Amino acid sequence: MDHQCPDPDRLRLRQPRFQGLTSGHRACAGCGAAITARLVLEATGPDVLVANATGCLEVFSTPWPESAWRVPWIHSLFENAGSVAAGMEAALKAQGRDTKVIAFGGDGGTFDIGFRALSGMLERYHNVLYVCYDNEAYMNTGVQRSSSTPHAARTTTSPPGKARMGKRHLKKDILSIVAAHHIPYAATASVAYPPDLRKKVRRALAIEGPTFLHVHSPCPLGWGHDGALSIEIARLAVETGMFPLIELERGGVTGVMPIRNPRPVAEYLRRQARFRHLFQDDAKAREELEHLQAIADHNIEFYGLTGHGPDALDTEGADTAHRGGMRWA
Ligand SMILES: Cc1ncc(C[n+]2csc(CCOP(=O)(O)OP(=O)(O)O)c2C)c(N)n1
Ligand code: SF4
Repeated sequence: MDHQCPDPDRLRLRQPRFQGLTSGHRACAGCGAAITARLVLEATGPDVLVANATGCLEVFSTPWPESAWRVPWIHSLFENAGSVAAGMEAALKAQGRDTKVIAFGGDGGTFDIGFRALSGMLERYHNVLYVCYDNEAYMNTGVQRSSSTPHAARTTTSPPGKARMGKRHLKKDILSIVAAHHIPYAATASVAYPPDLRKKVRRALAIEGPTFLHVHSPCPLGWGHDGALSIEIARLAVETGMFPLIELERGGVTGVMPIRNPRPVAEYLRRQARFRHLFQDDAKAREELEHLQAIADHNIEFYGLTGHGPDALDTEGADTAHRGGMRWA
């Protein structure tokens, strides 16, 4: 019999993955934040310490005296996960240990109130992977808008009405701001593409220095969709160009997930109640829909998302296509 030597990479991928965030926590069904934390820890394995900013992830995973975490875990304040993670890393370094520190923060804790702490951590070059699970609002306190909330989305503090169609301002481009700190690696990822997300975590862990992962994480409660649709919706965000999957090394784009046949933005928006007002028969609603389509078109053009490599639609969880930069194992 022809006996071929098995590919060690394939064998490794068939091993049961480390479940660092166990079941039994109290997240809503279909919560993207929970999926993000689980996928990140599947890639890190058990030898990590976690700092977790106040927010849904912290609240649903650690109702006293229980915890769903199977790694050492510290609850920071809403505003200082970056500082706490930096301190943990400095303490480990002083002990001569190279265990990696991971910080988790929501978009409110990252883009807004925790940004100062994050910026300091990046600039001082701490050996920390910071993961922002982006559910695009302050969910834990009742769906208030953040600087990550997309333009025209409904939140409790950006209700659509006569004067405006939901949030007036644009979603902050956090990745560019993070990249401006000259850190070695920053990337976007999505819960809809687990192999890509895990690979990006492994890349970040292999680097000595600050790294940043921005993960699009649907929230059924705040976005107004059935929890069973979370992955489909996250996938549409990528396929429409609303949430491009890219990698940056020292500020330069080195990888993108191509989308050969971009889908219309309306397909992504119409599945979520937070954009329902954009589908009424109204000139202002049509104008805002066009505006959102223009944002997606800009992303596609700016990052050159069409025309390179396999289409994310055809390749379940396609990896980003590299355009130079470091050579990855
Ligand atoms: C200084 C401070 N201000 C406000 C709060 C109340 N608070 C706790 S969690 C939260 C929202 C967190 O939003 P985000 O970081 O996006 O995480 P999510 O809840 O969406 O997971 C707020 C406003 C707080 N804990 N500390
Ligand atoms: S409110 Fe949203 S982010 Fe919070 S647990 Fe529910 S689905 Fe997750």
